[in-house]
Amino acid sequence: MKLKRQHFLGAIAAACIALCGAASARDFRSADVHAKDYPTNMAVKYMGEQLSKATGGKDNVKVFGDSALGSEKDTVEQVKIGALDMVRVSTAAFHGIVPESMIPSLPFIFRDLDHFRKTMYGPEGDKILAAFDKAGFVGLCLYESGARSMYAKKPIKSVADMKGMKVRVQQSDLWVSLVKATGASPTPMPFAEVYTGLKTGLLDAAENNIPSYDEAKHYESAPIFSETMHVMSPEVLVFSKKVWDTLTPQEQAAIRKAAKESVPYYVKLWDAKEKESKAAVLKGGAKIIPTSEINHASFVQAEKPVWDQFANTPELKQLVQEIVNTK
Ligand code: GTR
Repeated sequence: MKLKRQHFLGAIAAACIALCGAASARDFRSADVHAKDYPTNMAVKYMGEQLSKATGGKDNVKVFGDSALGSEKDTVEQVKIGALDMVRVSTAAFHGIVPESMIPSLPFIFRDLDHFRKTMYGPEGDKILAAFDKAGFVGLCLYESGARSMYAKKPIKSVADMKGMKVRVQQSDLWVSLVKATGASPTPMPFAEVYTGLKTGLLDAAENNIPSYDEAKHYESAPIFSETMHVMSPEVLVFSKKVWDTLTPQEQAAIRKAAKESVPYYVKLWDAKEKESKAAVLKGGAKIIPTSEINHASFVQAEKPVWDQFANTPELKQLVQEIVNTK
């Protein structure tokens, strides 16, 4: 009889542990504008798996891609108020909120990919991530995103070819100035609207990296991709400070660690994706004007005022110098 009772109590305890465990397990929701199989989404999913392992299944991540939760601007606002736990966006979405996030979008600031990696996965990247804190966000990690280039119905080989064109830009003052400086007319809009903008002729041109050009099928209406490579801004993964402050220090450390672990995983995927997308757009009828045929000096010259306009405090100037001085 006594044994039966013990069994009974044991079963209740086990059920309780299972139930309590289930009740406290949670999925952090993370938004992205890209499709499920895009490297950013795969990396955040991987980050979630690492986090789940580290917390014994207590904390997990669920990714919502395809702009399902809104544009980058909308989702950043949701993260700010704690309605959304995480977001992966281009650093451009934070230009108006975290001034340091503008620095890697300064045109031609990076000499090449190696220079980008040394700084953005190094001390300068850490400084940028730390700056999210005072704006009420937790910057977890940066991911590279290749180089952004112009695409239209015609080749863009020198800054003179930009004159009078209606060019889609991300929703950031820096991006507006960057395109204005070329003599073109900038139209800020969310990523999800660019396809229609190009199709209907509202836009003459847009600019992005090859994987986004491919994924969003922008090459259908803007088939000439000119490798201007004007900006190499990173992607950023951000956690809501409102939610963060409700977590234990152990959970916070596990989230930071899992995010860092997702970076090398991402880099491998990104590398493969760039190659795959280049082949896909060529197959889809796009023509690529190689970087060797672009008059980069004309763009560099035109973009000089943008550096002064946005790197406009001693701290931001110092960050620029650190990046530029990194060999
Ligand atoms: C992509 C980036 C997105 C988004 C998009 C855009 O390269 O991955 O986060 O910023 O560009 O141009 O809106």
